[in-house]
Amino acid sequence: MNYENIIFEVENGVATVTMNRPKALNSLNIEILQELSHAVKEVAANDEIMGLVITGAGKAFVAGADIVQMKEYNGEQARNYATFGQNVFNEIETLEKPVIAAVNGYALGGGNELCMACDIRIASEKAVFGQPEVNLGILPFFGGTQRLGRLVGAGRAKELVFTAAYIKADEAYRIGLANKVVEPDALMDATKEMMATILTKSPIGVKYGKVAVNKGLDMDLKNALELETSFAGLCFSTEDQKEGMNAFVEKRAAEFKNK
Ligand code: CO8
Repeated sequence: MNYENIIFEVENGVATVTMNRPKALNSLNIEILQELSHAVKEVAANDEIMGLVITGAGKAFVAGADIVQMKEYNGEQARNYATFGQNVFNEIETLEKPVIAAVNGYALGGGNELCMACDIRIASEKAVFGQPEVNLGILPFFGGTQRLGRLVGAGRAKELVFTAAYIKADEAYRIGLANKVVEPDALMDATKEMMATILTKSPIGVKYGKVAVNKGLDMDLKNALELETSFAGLCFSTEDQKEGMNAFVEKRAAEFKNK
């Protein structure tokens, strides 16, 4: 696919998607969401790509859904758009590879919802987070009403959704929305460094860890623990489990093969 609204690059087994409509602050129209979805599928299908980074060009990560495109929508079009955006973000959340959002600037509305669908958020000191939808007569509906509460708790989620407050990176870090805050110039290096650390680990352990955390959040504890147990059994049937434990005993670094 020829991408026009995103930049898709692969380096050292890590794909980077740069949301690239800087004149509209990378806001999410249908075209950019379609391209993002295509890129995520490309990452899923390519065994050489082990992780994904999502960031934004210019001063925004993503400043929300494209208000110009959606302002004349009727209820049915809005529902279709919400479902479409939610499906794209679900593709990111269920990608069986680690996904890090490098939040370079505004992450508002659908932009905050996009970064919350990623596994980890590293924020530039210039990042600004918020769910300003109530300013527009709507509620967050690319998953924000659900993922925000799961990340920061219902009380803080409601405060952000009800007040439309914009919060800076340090506050996002304080409430658990951002995993880490770094100087703007250090954002991509810090992101790559964290991804590189993850990629030295067992891909199977990372994959099952991601699925177990994500699915477990939607299950009761008993069933979630059973899911965890079943993944433990699966791990012990892999070469990587043997390699990891043998390497520990032999006091050497493990060489994982994702098998
Ligand atoms: N949609 C469309 N265009 C946008 C958006 C947006 N979300 N955000 C910014 N732009 C455009 C501006 O219109 C402007 O265009 P132009 O130069 O043609 O006038 C350009 O980007 C630059 O923006 P500003 O001049 O406003 O830049 P500032 O630095 O002055 O301000 C802000 C930056 C504070 C980020 C400001 O642009 C802003 O408030 N943007 C809107 C933020 C917002 O409300 N986002 C939430 C959108 S709703 C949403 O995401 C809901 C998700 C679920 C949707 C489901 C739909 C059915």
